[in-house]
Amino acid sequence: SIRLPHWLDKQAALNPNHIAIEQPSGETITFRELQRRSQSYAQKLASIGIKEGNHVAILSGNKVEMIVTVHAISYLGAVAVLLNTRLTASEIAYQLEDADVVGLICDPDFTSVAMQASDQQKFTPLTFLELEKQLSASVCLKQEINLNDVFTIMYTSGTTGFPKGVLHTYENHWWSATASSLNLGLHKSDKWLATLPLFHVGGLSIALKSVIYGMPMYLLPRFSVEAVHEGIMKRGVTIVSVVSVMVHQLLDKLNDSVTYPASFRCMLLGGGPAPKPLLEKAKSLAVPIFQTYGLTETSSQIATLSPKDALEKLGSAGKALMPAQLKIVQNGKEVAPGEAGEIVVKGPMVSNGYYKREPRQGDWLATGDLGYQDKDGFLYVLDRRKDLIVSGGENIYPAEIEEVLLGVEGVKDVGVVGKSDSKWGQVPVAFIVREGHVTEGNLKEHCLSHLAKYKVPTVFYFVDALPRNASNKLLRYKLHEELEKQS
Ligand code: S0N
Ligand code: AMP
Ligand code: MG
Ligand code: MG
Ligand code: MG
Repeated sequence: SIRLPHWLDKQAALNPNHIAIEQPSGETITFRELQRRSQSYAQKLASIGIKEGNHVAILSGNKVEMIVTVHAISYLGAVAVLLNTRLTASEIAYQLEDADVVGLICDPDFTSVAMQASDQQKFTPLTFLELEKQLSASVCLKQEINLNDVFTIMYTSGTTGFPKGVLHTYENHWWSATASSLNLGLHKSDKWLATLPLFHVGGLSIALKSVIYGMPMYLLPRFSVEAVHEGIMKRGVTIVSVVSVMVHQLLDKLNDSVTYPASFRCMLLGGGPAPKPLLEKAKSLAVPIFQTYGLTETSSQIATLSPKDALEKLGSAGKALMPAQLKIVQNGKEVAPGEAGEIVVKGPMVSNGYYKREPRQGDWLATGDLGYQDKDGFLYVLDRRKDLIVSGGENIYPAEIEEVLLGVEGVKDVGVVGKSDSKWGQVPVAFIVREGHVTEGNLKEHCLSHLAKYKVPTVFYFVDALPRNASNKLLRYKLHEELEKQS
């Protein structure tokens, strides 16, 4: 297996005084400083008993301390489990249990949910400050990265509704960063804005690119349209990663007299479908949008439209990046250009599988998404993987919500589907069959205590029966037809 010098040590040696992280306050951190703080955190993690191979969870908003913790975990050869801050304590508890987590480091903003979620665990969560107050153990820190080792775990739901931990190796992240730069190029002046949450791979990949490229990242604590706009207009940001709902808001701030500086070269748009009118509006405002296709399982982008094709192939997610492969398959066979089928991908950025689940057979990952390639080989994504609802870049699986709703006394049957929404793209709505006294209020309340808010159905339709076939399978398309009739 291939070993590299630890990438943060290497960057700190090559460019000690270059800026690694810049914040809106103007505060900056150099690579040497990032290395020093990460190594210090590693020694403190070691003193609370964290060892090589251990799974350590992080629950945090976009903060420097979060990035420091991620690197600290790698200096110990441990694995970072990145938790979504929008989840409820019960959803987080499931991930802590499933991932065999032995420690949890949190942002003070999330202490209460962290405490609740780890109630049944042997450890007590520590905030960044509490970690900083620990003693420093004199342990050997990793000087090399073994590319085969797992570095991060991120949960994504399977179609059964049970979230599974995607395993990312150093190799996956390395190739993701490399493949991105082989397509977008790497400019001396690059500064990549991170407003996507770092607990998803689209956000984390920016922090890793910063270290691998020796490039400053511009870190926002959360999404704010003003802060992103300001970053692009006045702070020298050259690239930003976004989801559609962010683009809508950003474009509203532009007009004939307000345009982005020419140095701003890429708005990387991923995480879900991009509406054609939005892309057209961006084109008319000369905003350099590059559509990308990727999954948590592909460690971020696997296909991206390149700058030279951006105008001609509007609506396409481009071609598989060097050195990835992509094909469209139907009934086990690759189809001809123009024909739709399942998107199947392969490449060194593709995860080998999920924690504690059966490994995938073969190198090709069947994404479940539907698409086609045009005669020039450009990918067009037609539909999401089965039943998946994407709301503002967050994934929602109907089965997970249906299970929660079936737990409400008096609910006999449930069907959840996505309804199109002008702001979020899609939102979940529920069809409910009652067998007792159940109100919309009961249902909402129960959902809010079990599910992240973005998963809570925005409408509950009470019906007499759900459309099911002879083998009792829910016919979701009939629910979609029902919704269309109503709008
Ligand atoms: C869009 C975001 C920023 C919205 O959050 P915001 O504005 O901060 O909302 P809050 O102030 O927290 O809450 C206000 C109300 O809105 C509700 N809400 C928040 N988010 C959602 C949502 N997604 N859907 C529905 N409702 C939402 C709150 O509940 C609150 O409600 P009320 O007022 O009733 O209390 C935020 O959602 C966000 O950050 N979304 C993006 C998440 C993300 O990162 N998705 C991508 C995941 N996929 C990947 O990482 C793989 C693809 C990838 O790598 C990639 C993706 C994009 C670009 C590039 C790449 C790449 O390949 O590099
Ligand atoms: P996640 O693992 O949360 O990043 O979700 C990945 C899913 O988002 C994919 O399986 C697709 O269903 C959807 N998705 C990602 N990129 C695109 C795109 N360019 N167009 C349409 N859907 C997309
Ligand atoms: Mg356990
Ligand atoms: Mg907000
Ligand atoms: Mg997801």
